[in-house]
Amino acid sequence: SSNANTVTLLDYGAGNVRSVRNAIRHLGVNIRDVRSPEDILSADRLVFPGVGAFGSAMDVLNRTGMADALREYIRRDRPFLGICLGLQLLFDSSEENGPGADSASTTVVSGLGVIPGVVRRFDSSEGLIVPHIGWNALQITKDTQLLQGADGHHVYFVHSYHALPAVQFHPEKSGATGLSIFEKFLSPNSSGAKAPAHRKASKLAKRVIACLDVRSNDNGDLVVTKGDQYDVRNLGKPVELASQYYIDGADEVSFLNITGFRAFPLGDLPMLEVLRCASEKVFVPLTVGGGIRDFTDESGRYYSSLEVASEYFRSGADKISIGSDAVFAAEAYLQTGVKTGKSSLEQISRVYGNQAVVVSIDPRRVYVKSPDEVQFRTVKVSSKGPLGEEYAWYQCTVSGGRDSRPIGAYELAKAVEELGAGEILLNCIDCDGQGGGFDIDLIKMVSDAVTIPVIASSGAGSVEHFSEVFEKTNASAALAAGIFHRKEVPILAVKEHLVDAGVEVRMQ
Ligand code: 1PR
Repeated sequence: SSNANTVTLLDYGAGNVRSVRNAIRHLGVNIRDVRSPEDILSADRLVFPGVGAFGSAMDVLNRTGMADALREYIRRDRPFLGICLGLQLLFDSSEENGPGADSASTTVVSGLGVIPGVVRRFDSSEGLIVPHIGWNALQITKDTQLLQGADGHHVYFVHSYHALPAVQFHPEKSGATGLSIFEKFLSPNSSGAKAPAHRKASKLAKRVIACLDVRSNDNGDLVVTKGDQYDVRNLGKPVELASQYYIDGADEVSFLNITGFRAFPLGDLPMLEVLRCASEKVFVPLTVGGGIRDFTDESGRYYSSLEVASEYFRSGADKISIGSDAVFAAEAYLQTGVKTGKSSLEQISRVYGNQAVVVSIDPRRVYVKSPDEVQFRTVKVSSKGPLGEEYAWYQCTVSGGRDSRPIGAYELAKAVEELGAGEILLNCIDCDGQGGGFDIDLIKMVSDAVTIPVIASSGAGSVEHFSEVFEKTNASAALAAGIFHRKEVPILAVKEHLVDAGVEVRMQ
């Protein structure tokens, strides 16, 4: 077992560990997979990645005898890196019940009991946005070799439950800082530590996200395309662009397969290949959306949306994004008041966690003279409509803006939050590709209404539009496509402007 260049990986089979595998390989270290409890005991160094839910992870560990082996390995004081859930499992118990559990229930599930204490859910009634998704600066209070040089650097967190010590964040998704921390665990004698950054009080950083709208061309290749109020034209190669955005400092990269609502996504092998290649080069979170729904193919075989999503996760996605299907699920829920548990949104978030499920909203502005004209939540608009209207509601659409639905963005956001969405990607068809700025009225209305993070999207044309959206709304992130594709505004310029405006962001 004593191959210095090999690390043992505990992949208990319930989630996406492709990001961790890619990061380890990127650092030139080989992976040995745990197949039996003995593999744990004979490990030189062990990484336990943080994916899945507490309850189901403990089930597997207990059933396979790995729980006892892990306790023994840690008792022997062997090198162990528990990432996120891999850390939380060391505690006595957790409030996270795992698949099938009602999030309101307070039953706790027993953990490995190595560290005394309970893993608790963040309380959104205290004004917190939950899940906690994004980049926080490390404040290192105790000297450890592992975190040396990382003080003050931003690393990527994604969790709804928290325990106190150690690597709650994801080094494999924390850019160069994360890779350098990982390297210190994998190869303890390596140098490569960075100079400590200046220490200052840190909040959750606002995220800048680069989005690639992709579609298949006539040869079946995926091309990046960018529209103007959802009319599209072509722009470049997805993997190349995604890795360039990572290098340029994007905090996340999103792929939206904008023709996904037409074709069956598992038939869409190029998209899976794009994800595999991109996730080898992009060490920040990757989101993929388009066409996630239940589907029956020509031969009559039925695929659940969960299978479709699982394939995306296996290929390297950290989050999936649901558009049209979430609108139908929300409409049904609002009509009946019943959560069936069967919608794609509910199924995927139950198995992969809320934090892995984004709902993408594609609304269009509808002006009205008075709020009484419609049953949907309206806003008093900052600039009046063509007939002098002072109010508007935002009507949701499906199929890439083709069909309008009888539900507003506000109502949809509230409903999908209850159904298990972990984040909202809030587009606006009126602003898409216009470069005139984000729809502040819409984004303020929705980000004030929910406790999950809201990503502002559509309309960014200059660096000032980013500071404006963060100053005037509760958005946690801002996404742009056109200005980054056309290289009109570099990502770094956006970040530097935000720093000048007093908005905390991750700088590399
Ligand atoms: O309904 O689950 O199959 O998902 C389809 C997904 O594809 C949705 O997320 C939907 O937003 C997206 N989509 C569908 N058709 C289009 C289109 O353009 N014809 N793109 C489309 C949506 C909006 C953003 C865009 C921002 C920022 N594009 O993704 O990137 O508006 O643009 P900007 O910075 O250039 O203004 P499903």
